[in-house]
Amino acid sequence: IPATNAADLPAAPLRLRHWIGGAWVDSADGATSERRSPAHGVAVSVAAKGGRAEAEAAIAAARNAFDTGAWPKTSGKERATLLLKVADLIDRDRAKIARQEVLESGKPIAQAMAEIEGAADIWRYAAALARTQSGESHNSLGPDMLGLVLKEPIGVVSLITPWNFPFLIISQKLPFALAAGCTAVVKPSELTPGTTVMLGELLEEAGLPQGVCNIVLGYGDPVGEVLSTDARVDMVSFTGSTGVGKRITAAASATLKKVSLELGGKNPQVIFADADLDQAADAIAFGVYFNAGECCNSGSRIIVHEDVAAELVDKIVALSRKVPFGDPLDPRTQVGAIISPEHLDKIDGYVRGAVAAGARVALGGAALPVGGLGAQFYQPTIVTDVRPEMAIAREEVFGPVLSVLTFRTADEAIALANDAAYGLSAGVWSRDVSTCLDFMRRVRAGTIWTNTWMDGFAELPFGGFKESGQGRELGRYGLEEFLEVKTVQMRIGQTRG
Ligand code: TXE
Repeated sequence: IPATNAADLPAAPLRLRHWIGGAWVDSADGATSERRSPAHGVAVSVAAKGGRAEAEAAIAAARNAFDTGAWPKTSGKERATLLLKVADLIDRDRAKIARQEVLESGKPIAQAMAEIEGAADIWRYAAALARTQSGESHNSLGPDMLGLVLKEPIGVVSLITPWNFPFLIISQKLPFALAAGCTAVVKPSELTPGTTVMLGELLEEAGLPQGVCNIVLGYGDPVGEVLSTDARVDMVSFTGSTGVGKRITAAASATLKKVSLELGGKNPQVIFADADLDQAADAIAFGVYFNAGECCNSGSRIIVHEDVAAELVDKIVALSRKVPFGDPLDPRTQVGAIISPEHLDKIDGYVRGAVAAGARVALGGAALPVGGLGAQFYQPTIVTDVRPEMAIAREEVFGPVLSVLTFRTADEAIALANDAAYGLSAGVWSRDVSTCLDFMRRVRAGTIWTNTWMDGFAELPFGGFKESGQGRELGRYGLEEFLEVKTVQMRIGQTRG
């Protein structure tokens, strides 16, 4: 796909400020950081670069809004009304938001549009949940005793998000926190701050009271660290790398904050010999190239029965050759640019390392300059003859790279599927329902896909086993994460004596 005409690229970068206590402000020291489009190389945003002072001011505003403000006291109906309004505003501005997401991340515009529309749907789902909060009553504790179990907002929450789905991931956290009655400080990735700021503007337009949501722009050090350590924060919800997830957990432990984590994955898909190979090849190609593989749910590790391995790989190679690849602003593009040159090198390093260890590249395997757009692209890549001990089979590559392993027996396949530090998602392809059920029960992962891959529903919880994280987003669980339980014991009738 050829390059967009330079005249269609932004003439000037978007100026982004922090949102603290209802005011849009620059950093006290005037520091900024510039983001260039990974696909086009032009400046697309210049963001205020926050320090300790901005992070602390935002926490103070959120604490004040929680302790004295009206938000935790609003009814579910009032919260739902606001969240629905935000969803409508997201729909209204979806083309503008999607374009900024493309410019900062390099993802294809069609996928960005789907992401923003999916996010609006999540805001609507969270609005419905805001009206369902209820606890328990216990009426059999004795003649003069009544017990109540109440759910209350946990308090001030820090929401720290990555660059791969900036708008979707904040929408998996913030509307649930607001539906619960919490107040928030949001820190988007320094690489993709633009659409989170746009969301803040929509929250302001929808009438969210000042200080209920605050946005601080900047890096993990110091902003993310302050948001994870400050005693005035009650909970941290983080999506990103497993390494940073561990750091946040350690930082938060000093004040025993609740920590909810959605981290990496090394998601296996097992293809049995009786599977519909055309259907599987189609879904595998989509699952590994979607968002250029920069996706925690990337189906990057296939484990295929040796009798059908060659046939399946041929089918995936044929499909991969046809994947429209290149300028992410073109609506036909399905694989766009890689987030940064450093990340491109990391992806390439995994492929080189696998080849050096004896694997074979069946397709792609190198960075690729796309007509006039520089070299921040990586070819759709298929690596075969991968052995379980290779880094490419164990670590998150986060690029458009598929690793192919083979198996002989079901036990061997399930052992290979479980042979990872991660446990985010896993898939099984077979026409035999018993084979699928056996897989579902024995594989340790937060989501099991059966004859499908990468569907997502606001109604269904999402999160990981093992080093893929803790806690859940979406579904009813997504609201529960932000609620605290209070037990009330009431003596009723005459007091003793
Ligand atoms: O993530 P980081 P990076 C994986 C993927 C990728 C790797 C590195 O494998 O290649 O992580 O990506 C903030 N305290 N995923 O380096 O650093 C940071 O500013 C508090 C999987 O970009 O984890 C950003 O806002 N916060 C993943 C956020 O953490 C800190 C999505 C994520 O950045 C911090 C992205 C600190 N000490 C990458 N240091 C997924 N689960 O989908 C950084 N941050």
